[in-house]
Formats: sequence, C-alpha cells, structure tokens
Amino acid sequence: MELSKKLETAINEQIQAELYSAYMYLSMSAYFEDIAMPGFAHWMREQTEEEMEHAMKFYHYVVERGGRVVLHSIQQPPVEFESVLDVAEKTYAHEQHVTSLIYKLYELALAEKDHATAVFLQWYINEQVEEEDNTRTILEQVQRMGQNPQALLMFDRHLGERGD
Ligand code: OFO
Repeated sequence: MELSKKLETAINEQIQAELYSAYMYLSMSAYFEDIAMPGFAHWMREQTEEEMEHAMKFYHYVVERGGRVVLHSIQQPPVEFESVLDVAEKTYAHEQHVTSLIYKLYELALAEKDHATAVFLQWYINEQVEEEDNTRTILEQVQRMGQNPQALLMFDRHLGERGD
C-alpha cells in the first residue's frame, strides 16, 4: 500500500517542523554561547541533533514507502531571548506544540487507514513524552533558581557535564 498523497504532504510538513525545531534550538544554543552559559549551549546543541534525527527518520520513512520527500523553506528562528527562564519556557511550550502536531498526524494516519504509519508514529508519541518530561524538568529547575546567578552557573556546569 502506497503512502496516500495526504499523508505524504503531512509528513513532509512534519519534516519541516522538525527541521525548524533544530534551527530554533541551534539559535538558542547561540544565545547561550553569547551570554557565557556553555552548559546550556551544550544542552541545546544536543536538542538540535535530536531534532535532526527526528527529521531524518521521517525522511527515510517517506522514501521507504515509495513517497516523495519535498523540503520546504524554514523560517528564521528567534535570535534574542530575555533570559535563561525565557528559553526554558519557550522550549517546553514548543515541545507541547510538537506533540499536538504528532497527534494530528497520528489521527490522519488512522483516518487514512494506514496502519503502518500509525505504528511508525508511535515511536514519536513516546519520544514526545520524553521530550516534554526533560524540558519540563529543566524549566521547573530554572524556575526554582529564580534569578540567582550562582545557582544558574552551577546548573550550567551540571548541564555541560552531561554526556553527548
Ligand atoms: Fe522532534 O521533538 Fe522536539 O521538537
């Protein structure tokens, strides 16, 4: 069974969304480099790599199903942020948004009776649980630190020491 046109289009849009996530996280990483928070920058580089993997997993899936990958343009991500807290809030909100996109895609796969795609998307559904959990945890930790620079610097060191 070939991938329906509707699903092909929707997955291509999701590839764009994943690449935008990578782009946005890389921009956040650059912001952290700029404010001398190398640990947070490292965390965001890791996020960037994960998003590239998410995009490529979809890419290979479209190819495997005999579809055509079409890459769309990626909008410019925000350059400036207010603070570490601002980035942490935006990251968590963004992951929640991505979860809603994955859910929509899953619902479309069910509506199209494409069970292979529904099964394939279950990996993303589980991955989003992890993504939301990680970003929510970091947000809560940053919220607890408030504007205490000492605590933020210690947390920055901790994030920098996490393995790649
Ligand atoms: Fe691809 O999960 Fe984050 O955005």
